[in-house]
Amino acid sequence: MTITCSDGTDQITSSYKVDISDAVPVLTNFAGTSGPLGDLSPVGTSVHQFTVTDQDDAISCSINAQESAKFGINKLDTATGAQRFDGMTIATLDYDSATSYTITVTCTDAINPVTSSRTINLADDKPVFSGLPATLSPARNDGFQTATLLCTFSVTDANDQSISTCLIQAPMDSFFNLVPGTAPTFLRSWVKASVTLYAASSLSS
Ligand SMILES: [Ca+2]
Ligand SMILES: [Ca+2]
Ligand SMILES: [Ca+2]
Repeated sequence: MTITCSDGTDQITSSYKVDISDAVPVLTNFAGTSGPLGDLSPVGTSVHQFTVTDQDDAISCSINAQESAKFGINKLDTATGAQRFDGMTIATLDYDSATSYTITVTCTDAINPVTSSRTINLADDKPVFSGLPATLSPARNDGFQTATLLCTFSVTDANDQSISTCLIQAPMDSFFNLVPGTAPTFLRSWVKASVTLYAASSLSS
């Protein structure tokens, strides 16, 4: 700017410069740890919400290259000032492949980037039974048995390779056994041949 002063006769001028630097956005609540997050959580599950503040610029955020295949950022506000973001999953997860991810977010007002990191811990979700009734119906006759299929059931877990360890606990394993079915996750419960069942007490396998 140029400043002019005068004593009524003589006029003098001088100029000086005021540098204006852009205020850096402030990312306050991203660092830390989230989870454990079940590895069967659906795509789009929110992991962490955070806020970036810039008084006059709209902020955009991105996640570092490798982890951006699994996690994304959705902007909840479009305004300037305190702007909220939601970090979420954008792909399926599997505890057997990775037990945690450390994601680094970069947020910028298009001039000054700021970064912060957060660790997302995963947990393996349990498999689930289906088709296994609480009580076999109709009841089996007691006495000497021939090998007989009792029921077919399945144990499924969307991202585990196979359910390899189903067993009937002792002492009922002397009366009953499990046989894998056609698919790796399908199992059949049988009463064993040549065993004798007694009606005095119901057996549970
Ligand atoms: Ca700014
Ligand atoms: Ca898993
Ligand atoms: Ca699992």
